[in-house]
Amino acid sequence: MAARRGALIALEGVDRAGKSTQCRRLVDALREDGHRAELLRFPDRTTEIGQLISSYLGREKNLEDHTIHLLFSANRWEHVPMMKEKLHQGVTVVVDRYAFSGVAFTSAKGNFCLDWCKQPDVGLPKPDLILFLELSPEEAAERGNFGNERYETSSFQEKVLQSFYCLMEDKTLNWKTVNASKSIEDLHREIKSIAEKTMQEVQNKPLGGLWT
Ligand code: T5A
Ligand code: NA
Repeated sequence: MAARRGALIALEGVDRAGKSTQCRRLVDALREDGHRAELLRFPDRTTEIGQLISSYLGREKNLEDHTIHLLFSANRWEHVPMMKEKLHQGVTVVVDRYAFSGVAFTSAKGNFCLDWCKQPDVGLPKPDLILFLELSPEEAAERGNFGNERYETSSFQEKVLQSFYCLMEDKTLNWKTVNASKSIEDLHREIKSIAEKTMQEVQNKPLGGLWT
């Protein structure tokens, strides 16, 4: 009998919503319970493409808007063979941001249609669950000043949030919105319980392709 597959779980949300904190907590807790789980973050700044992205975000390098969009997507595709292998081996893969950030941030720049933004990511492994950490840009700003990276302004984050809401209208995807203004601990418990339910449900379902 083929091994049961792992779940692909994406955490999304505006900057400062607590995605990285919750991704780490989730993977640690799943492992403590004896599950096999791994964490991936996008952008993964450690690859050559990721280093280009990182220097763009840090304003050391300027890249044309379409170009940087495609690089963010390429940074996901370069991990796909490994992600598929893990999932099919029964490992649950938790991703800190995914294609939805890619689309939401580029489309927030204006003069980009949602459809163009989605195309490069069509066919990526489809998340079994997308947890959207909902936090108003005002509350996000209270969690420490925005840094100096590109996109870290309240007006841009408001546009990003609107783009996320458009993406959530796609009912072929399993979006679950959680209120990210709760304490780290309460949010963790809620996320863990939703994730465990998804892990149970996907065991005998084939892995899908995103936006296909
Ligand atoms: N991007 C990304 C694109 O444009 N296209 C793409 O395709 C992708 C994938 C970098 C940028 O790239 C853009 C989006 C981003 O602008 P990043 O490296 O993921 O993306 O960004 P980071 O700056 O690392 O992360 P964020 O700012 O998004 O923060 P997180 O991960 O949401 O939040 P976290 O966990 O680091 O927490 C932030 C602070 O809040 C506190 C934490 O301790 C921390 O100080 N905190 C809480 N405080 C109170 N209550 C809670 N519940 C809290 N949870 C966390
Ligand atoms: Na983060």
